Amino acid sequence: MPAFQELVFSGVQPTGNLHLGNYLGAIRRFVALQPAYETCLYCVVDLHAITVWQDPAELTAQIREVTAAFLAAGIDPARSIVFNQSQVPQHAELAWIFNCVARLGWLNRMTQFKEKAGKDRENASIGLYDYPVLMAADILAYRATHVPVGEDQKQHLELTRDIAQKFNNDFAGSIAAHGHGEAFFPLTEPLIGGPAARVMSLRDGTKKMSKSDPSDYSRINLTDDADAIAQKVRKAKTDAEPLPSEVAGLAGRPEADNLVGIFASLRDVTREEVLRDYGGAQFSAFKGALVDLAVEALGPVGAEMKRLVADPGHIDAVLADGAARAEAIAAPNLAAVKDIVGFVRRR
Ligand code: AQP
Repeated sequence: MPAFQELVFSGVQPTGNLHLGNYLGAIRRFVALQPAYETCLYCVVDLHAITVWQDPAELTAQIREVTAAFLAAGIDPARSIVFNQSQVPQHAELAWIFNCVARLGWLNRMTQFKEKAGKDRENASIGLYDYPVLMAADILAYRATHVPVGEDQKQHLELTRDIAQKFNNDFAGSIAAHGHGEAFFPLTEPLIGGPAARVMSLRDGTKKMSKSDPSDYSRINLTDDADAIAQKVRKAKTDAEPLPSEVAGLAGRPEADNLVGIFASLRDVTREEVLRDYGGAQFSAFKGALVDLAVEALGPVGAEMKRLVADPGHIDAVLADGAARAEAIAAPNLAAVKDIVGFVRRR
């Protein structure tokens, strides 16, 4: 595999209720990657959002709210490229080409579709089924080498690699003939990790914290105020035992494990370090400290989001600037893909 220029891409859906899982598993890590990589693209993936029904007016507001969350969390739009997916046509265009590369059997294995479609599979949109192919196109339109995501996206990243590999193999002759060497697409590395790679519901430690959970008590929203955060943490499900003093003692205790993981991530330490301080403590004391940490981390983000969404003109200008810069990278890549596939292009 030839060396590709390092480039980070990731996205968040504008589907409401941005929560602590999105923040710790994704957005906060986007911020941390900015100094390490010259090019980072952070995308509000609105084409993904409409794979399930979205009220049009709410969708517009949500696109601006996710953009505000990116900026409020510390993504610098002058340094990183912040944009919404539907403004850059190459995502959808490449997705079609990838639809003809990906195999039905690969998509049939995607667990997220099974979970989201549930029993009413016949009534799910084709877009929901095809979601992982569009995600591969999002990433590979930029030939991104690194993608920071939560653990729930691991399988989709594997599919992205499979599509890249199959494209590189199927078109190997044409890739070389057009001067792109041995491979056109990188095999993208997922960046998954840390104690909050999978933040779980506060009501059920076996279920992922999720935007669509009907219970607002299952998640801490980025826009929750200090009182709401305190109430949700205090009501979070736990068991009757005190905290263990070693990580092994968290086995079989999903709710305890989740709260310790959240605490560790907010404080930027390991679970071991948290238990060194709180091993043997009752949940009441631990939850008090967790509230303080969560309010300290999220309070300024929520306040800044509120300030930013009050000025939609500024947000729209950030998105327009980001889209132009994103397209400047994606357009030549798509042109090359069209040549490789054998299409005749307007020149
Ligand atoms: N619980 C989580 N823990 C850690 N990371 C998470 N992410 C989502 N939930 C958790 C990560 O956040 C990024 C953006 O996710 P998304 O909004 O694009 O899609 P999602 O994973 O479908 O979000 P939700 O909250 O789970 O929504 P619903 O309820 O619609 O399914 C991704 O990097 C994701 O891994």
